[in-house]
Amino acid sequence: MHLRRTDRGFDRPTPSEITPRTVYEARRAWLRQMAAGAAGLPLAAWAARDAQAAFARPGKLPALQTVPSKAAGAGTDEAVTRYEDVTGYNNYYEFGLGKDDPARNAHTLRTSPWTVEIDGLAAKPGKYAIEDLLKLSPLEDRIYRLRCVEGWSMVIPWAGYSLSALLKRAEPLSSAKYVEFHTLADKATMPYVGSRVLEWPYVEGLRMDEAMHPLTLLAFGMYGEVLPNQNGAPVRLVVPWKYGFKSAKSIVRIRFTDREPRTAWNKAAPQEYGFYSNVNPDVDHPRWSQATERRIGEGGLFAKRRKTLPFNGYGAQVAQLYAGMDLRKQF
Ligand SMILES: Nc1nc2c(c(=O)[nH]1)N[C@H]1C(S)=C(S)[C@@H](COP(=O)(O)O)O[C@H]1N2
Ligand SMILES: [Mo]
Repeated sequence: MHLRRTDRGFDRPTPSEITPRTVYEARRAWLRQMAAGAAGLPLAAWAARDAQAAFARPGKLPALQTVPSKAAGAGTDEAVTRYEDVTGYNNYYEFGLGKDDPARNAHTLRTSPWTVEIDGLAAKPGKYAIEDLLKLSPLEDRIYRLRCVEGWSMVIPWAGYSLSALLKRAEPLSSAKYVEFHTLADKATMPYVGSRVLEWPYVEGLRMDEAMHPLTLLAFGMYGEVLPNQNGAPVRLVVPWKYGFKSAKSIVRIRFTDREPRTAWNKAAPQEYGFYSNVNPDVDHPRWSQATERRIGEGGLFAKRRKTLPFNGYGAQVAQLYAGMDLRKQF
């Protein structure tokens, strides 16, 4: 995310495109070593391991048992982004503003014990221990693109299930029109919580029909492993047709509401980050074009930028959710 220089004392973070190449390459080299055993193995090899240990041994990345997804749009022929890129180039502002800060700092995140509360306008609100949440529905393999508003994208094999499986259990009332997501804000373990760069906790939201859409994923893993902390362990959202910032990491609370949620980025810069935040090549960010993107891992600075697709390529599945809306005004 890019910030303006403000009178609040925060400088604009280094844009991804001009991260010093030497720093980035050095970082990649050691991540490659770290990930060597894990990322190279086929998913099946990981699936054979003990899934029970998933949350019992923090720090390790044992397998998650997954089934193929039947959801339309859950697969892709595009090349999967390298594991070390996906885990070494992140936005997770609670752990710093630089792309390599989360990988360096997020080891302090305590993902066990972890509880997700689901409340608000629902007949059956509740609290789920992460171990129970994990077992609520079979975990599916889904390969989604993730496109950041900053103009880069990745292709990531996630493990999770449709958020709708959880939402339905809570039996939302007919008055519930939106779903709000609250993420962990723990000053003791997250160095940037308390900074004035955003309002904490990081809050995101979806309209009810967006939240119930089968492609909206509650993700627990990626590359057949438990989510690394920097990617939002132990549970995060992935909304593949929206800019990455809608995909809240390390969720602790899900709330049904009748009002459009005020999201962290919308509060920070309402003229730049609207509630809907659908990937839209025709609606420029006020300070840069959204027509193209750089696929992370594709040949560095000289790689040809790709054309950004409407709804990040998921239009066939989701465009009808926005029929009749003016997406230039409701961006
Ligand atoms: N809690 C929290 N969730 C967050 C963010 C954040 O700063 N804090 N950044 C968002 C942004 S801007 C992006 S692009 C994605 C990045 O996800 P990734 O690091 O797994 O690629 O996470 C999103 N979820
Ligand atoms: Mo982002």
